[in-house]
Amino acid sequence: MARRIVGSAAAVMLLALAGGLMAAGGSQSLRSAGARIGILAGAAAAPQHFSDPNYTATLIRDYSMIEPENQMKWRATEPARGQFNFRPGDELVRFAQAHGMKVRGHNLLWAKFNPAWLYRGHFTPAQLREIMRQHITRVAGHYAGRVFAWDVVNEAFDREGHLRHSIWYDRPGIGLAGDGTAYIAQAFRWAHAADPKALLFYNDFDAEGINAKSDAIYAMVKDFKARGVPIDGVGLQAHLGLNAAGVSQLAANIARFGGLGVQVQITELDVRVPVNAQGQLLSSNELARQAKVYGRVAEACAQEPACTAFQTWGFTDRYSWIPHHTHEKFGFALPFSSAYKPKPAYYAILSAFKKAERNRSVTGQRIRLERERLR
Ligand code: 9MR
Repeated sequence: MARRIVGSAAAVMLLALAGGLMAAGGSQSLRSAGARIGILAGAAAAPQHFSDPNYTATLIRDYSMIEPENQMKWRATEPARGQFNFRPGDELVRFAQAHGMKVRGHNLLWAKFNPAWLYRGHFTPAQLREIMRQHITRVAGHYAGRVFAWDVVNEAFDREGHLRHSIWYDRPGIGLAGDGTAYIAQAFRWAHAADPKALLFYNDFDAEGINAKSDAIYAMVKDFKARGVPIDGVGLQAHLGLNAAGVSQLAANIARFGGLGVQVQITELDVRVPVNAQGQLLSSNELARQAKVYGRVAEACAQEPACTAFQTWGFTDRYSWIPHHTHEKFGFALPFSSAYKPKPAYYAILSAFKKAERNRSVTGQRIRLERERLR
């Protein structure tokens, strides 16, 4: 009798433990639910937080892919001309490898957040062309075989779908000013030469819906595919708010890129929520509204075979660019609380992935396409 009681108490404890694990992601993690439908579950991460055991435990449990939030950007990798620093990026790669995660590289070329030496150098187009070639070659070459996909060019179009002015395009540019997307094509060619196996992406924000910007990206991808410029995918950042108008067209937008033979990855999803002067939520209803947006993005990605990754920009409200960037007017943008508790947004993603699991034909198509691409 006594033994039976001990036995059943142990069973109850086991059940409770299993329940606790499930609640915290455990056997139902984003990572495993994503894997079952052929989607990588990703998060932007930063090695300076690796000393926080809650941070690493959450990453390892719930994510199959990480991307350095800042460590592979130009300012980090080439702080002085011709002098490369791969230490922080390497640390992130080592962490990913130790835990069976893929690494998305971000990014090889951007108009913003470059080192001062680049802006102040008064380089000629010929010099800039050589600086750009060397940078892409060195960085993509260093990470060859360890970074499976690169954002080769980041945020080159404005909201009207025109090319933004930039040091690479026309100020002064690498000698291709006025030649439309030629400088972008050049970046992709150099990246491909440095790492022929990496998947090469163009990445931008506010292009989730069908609008002037996503139309311009679509036209560029179509042109690149027709001319054999090596492009494999489009990254849709998805920095969203509670209204997130473009999300209703997200599935259709992903489908049209799929029709061009490229994949789409959700690369930087976060959903900002307004906060009061004390930095608190206006009401708990906001988190339910936020979860709806997360769920809709996850559903759109899961239902389209071209969508191969679902990544958020960070994962815990403890570390997010949103409060600082919005002068503390918004916050709470990510799927885990600052205490690493899964929020309604987390469960919305999980349930969208599980719902998609029932639709095996989409998963089958996605996996088959992915294999063909990697061949
Ligand atoms: O979150 C990033 C922040 O910490 C950096 O200060 C900033 C500049 O490098 O970049 C932020 O990340 C951006 C990403 O690289 C590109 N898309 C927009 C992201 C948010 O600004």
